[in-house]
Amino acid sequence: MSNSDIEKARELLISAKYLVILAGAGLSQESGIPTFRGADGLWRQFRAEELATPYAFQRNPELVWEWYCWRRGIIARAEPNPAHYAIVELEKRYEQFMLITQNVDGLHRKAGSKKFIEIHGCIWESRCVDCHNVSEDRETDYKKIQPCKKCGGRLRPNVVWFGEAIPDMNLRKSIYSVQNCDLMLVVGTSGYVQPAASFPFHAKQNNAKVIDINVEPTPISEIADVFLQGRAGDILPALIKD
Ligand code: BV8
Ligand code: ZN
Repeated sequence: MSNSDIEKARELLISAKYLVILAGAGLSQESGIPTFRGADGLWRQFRAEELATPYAFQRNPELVWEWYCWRRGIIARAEPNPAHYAIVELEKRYEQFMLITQNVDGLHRKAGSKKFIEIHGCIWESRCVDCHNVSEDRETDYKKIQPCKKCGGRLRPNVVWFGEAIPDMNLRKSIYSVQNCDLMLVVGTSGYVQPAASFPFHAKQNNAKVIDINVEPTPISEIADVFLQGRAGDILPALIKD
């Protein structure tokens, strides 16, 4: 990554009117939260495609809750990193702004982001499988997961599993911002999980510019106007400094 790439990205940020940020697990990696497919891959140990599904929960709810409570334990000790705070600063600079995060860790909320869509849900919420009531749930011991306070039904993590549809309002709001932005900043995603992975391609089709920040090239880097190879916690603060 050259200084001219950083300068080009800074110019795109200065001239943009409607900024959309697409965040992935790489953004939380520097907060100590394992990514899904990296060397410290969360999934290497647990093969999340087998656990983050409605079928796995139906078959073995205790195992799925054990996995989520294990992750809650790691996330509970995590703090937002400079990349999260740089995104909070960027939100203040644009009238038209949306953060679409694939991360379920809640670190954007903790950092102070206000305008965001948690497209895959939030690990700190549980939803009743019977009455669909959503409640905040900070429990990290799977043996203490309670039944629904409203109807006594079984609770599940309020996240979007593989094979489940993205909640309609979140999908609509995401697509609206992807279609109307003039700049998309993609940070720390492998571009593997759909439909989020297609957003940068749609933005490009609508003549938006795309900046991709990642420690390694991905299919998104190929179509980006600027690819900044490096850690989000180093690059994002450099992009926003006056
Ligand atoms: C759906 C919540 C349809 C749970 C997650 C085509 C079209 C539509 C669907 C599909 C399709 N093809 C396949 C599908 C099905 C599926 C899918 O995409 N499968 C994958 C395995 C191919 N998609 C779905 O099922 C989605 N639903 O499409 O519904 C539908 C319609 C109607 C009715 C029924 C169904 C729902 C997908 C949601 C899955 N849930 N999370 C949980 O967390 O437990 S996804 C999970 O992956 C996380 O949310 C994570 O954020 C997300 C994406 O991964 P990344 O964020 O990219 O993380 P990853 O580890 O992969 O990469 C990290 C990157 O960071 C790396 O590139 C690394 O280099 C970089 N990095 C590391 N450190 C740093 C860094 N970069 C910068 N700085 C650093 N320091
Ligand atoms: Zn209930």
